[in-house]
Amino acid sequence: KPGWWKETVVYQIYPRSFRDSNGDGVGDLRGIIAKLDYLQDLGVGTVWLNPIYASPNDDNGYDISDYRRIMPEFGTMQDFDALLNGLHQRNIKLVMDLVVNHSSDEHEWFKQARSYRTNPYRDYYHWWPAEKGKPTPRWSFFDVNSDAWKYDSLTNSYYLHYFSRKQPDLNWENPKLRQEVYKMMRFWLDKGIDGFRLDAFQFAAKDTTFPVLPAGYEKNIIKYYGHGPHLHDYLQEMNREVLSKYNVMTVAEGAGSGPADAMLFVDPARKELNMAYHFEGVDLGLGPKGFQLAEFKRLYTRWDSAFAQKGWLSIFLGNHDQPRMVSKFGDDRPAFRAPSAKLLNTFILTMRGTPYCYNGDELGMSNIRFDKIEDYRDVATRNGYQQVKNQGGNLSAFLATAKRFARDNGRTPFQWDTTRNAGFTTGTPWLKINPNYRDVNAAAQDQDPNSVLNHFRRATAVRQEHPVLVHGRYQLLDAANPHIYAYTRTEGQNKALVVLNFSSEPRSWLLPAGLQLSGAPWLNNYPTFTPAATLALEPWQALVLPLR
Ligand code: TEU
Ligand code: CA
Repeated sequence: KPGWWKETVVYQIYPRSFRDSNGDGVGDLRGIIAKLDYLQDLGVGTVWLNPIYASPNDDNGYDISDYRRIMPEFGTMQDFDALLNGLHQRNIKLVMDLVVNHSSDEHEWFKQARSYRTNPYRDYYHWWPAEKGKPTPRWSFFDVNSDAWKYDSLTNSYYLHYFSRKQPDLNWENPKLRQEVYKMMRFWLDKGIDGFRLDAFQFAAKDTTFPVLPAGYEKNIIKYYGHGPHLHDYLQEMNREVLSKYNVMTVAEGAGSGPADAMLFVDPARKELNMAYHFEGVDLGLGPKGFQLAEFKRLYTRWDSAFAQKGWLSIFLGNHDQPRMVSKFGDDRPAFRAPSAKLLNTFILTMRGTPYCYNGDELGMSNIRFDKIEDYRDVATRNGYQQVKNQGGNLSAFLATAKRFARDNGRTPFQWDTTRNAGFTTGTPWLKINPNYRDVNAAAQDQDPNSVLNHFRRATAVRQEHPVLVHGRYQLLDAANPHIYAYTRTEGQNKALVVLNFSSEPRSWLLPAGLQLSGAPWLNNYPTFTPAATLALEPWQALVLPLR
């Protein structure tokens, strides 16, 4: 069915941390296969897998050394085929990560490219010959020195890497590179996968004259580092040559600097991608003021109205690059962890746009909050720490920030049950397991009708039953209220009201004039509900109510 990607619920699996089948401490494809029934019971329609390709794992698979092979730690191509088959048998689609802003420095292309200047693969990457002097400065997200140019003595040149030095950027201006990528995409699509998530693609198109950047450029890094003049030509070419031949979904990670930029990726008339995700929502929690609900509401409302007529968004509050959503947007203290996690899942599953649910968030998994740098595995955190150390900076301030925001907070192994290592592995887990697994785990929540997990299952079912929650017009109510996020969804005669108490205190909320409740709640994260002109809301109560 064309447009199926609007109605699906995407569940993101971080394979390294999902389930280890062979005791080496690393999650793998057989581990996912063992949990297919769990996925089916979640009621999700699509699984998005973080990269599972061959990789030296400098950045956990985002540094790919062979795009057509499975990372041996994760399994074999046979395992992959079995996984794809098992998902399809359960009517679940599979979306893969497409990481083509950069490859690994151990990819054959890069090995060739760096070997001598006239090598046919040289132009697959960006080089700056040292006889031209130092390259114009470019900053790297992950490098210890923050320098995106790495000197390579073999050819007396620098190569560009926006991410780690083991992730050299590919040169999209080279049509040969583009054709190689398209061929590789066809390889996976012909196996029957159902789409791609385009990693960091906005950075793929660069101004390759590498001009000196104006002062203050850091405030708009996407514009100056990515979003090059040919970005949309590449996407239209990719669509024409590959995507248009398959009934698949595509989503861009990052979409420029605001709704107008994002629309360029997903306006159906332009024939590029289906949807994009912006980071404004998840970045909000990072500001000095922390999380402000009124701003959060304004932001989501602004994005919704920009896409009211055409285009499509994705809705998410967590992923493998973020701390846990319940720790950032909810309240992960024991008394409020479950209700606030349920509320956040209710939000994701009742907004207009395709919901992306990150594995573990259906249980309300929370930040681990490491004390020591040795506990971290993420290249971003480790190199960031090393840099502060080299500069004689404030290491305890760095660690305090990492505790709240480091990516490893969202990457700790999945908590299956109360057995050793939370049932994730019989060996030593690659990253420490959150000790709260004794209370927070799938097995216990499966048995408890009031668990976060069972609320999540009800929420996916409700979205499935009520298309108004997928397609209906969104309208914000009571915009200025600093504690309550309330909105309606309307499609023809069908109308629903969503009321979310984003606070750890009871609140009352006056139903706006003209709204008439009609029957029992579709969703409620507390056992009781009394219809009244003024609703009495428990801490973090989340209600989805049918309206007349
Ligand atoms: O993330 C891209 C990424 O890091 C952006 O979020 C970037 O930091 C942001 O746009 C800056 O404003 C993807 C993956 O999700 C991540 O795990 C990888 O580490 C990264 O690409 C490199 O492949
Ligand atoms: Ca394993």
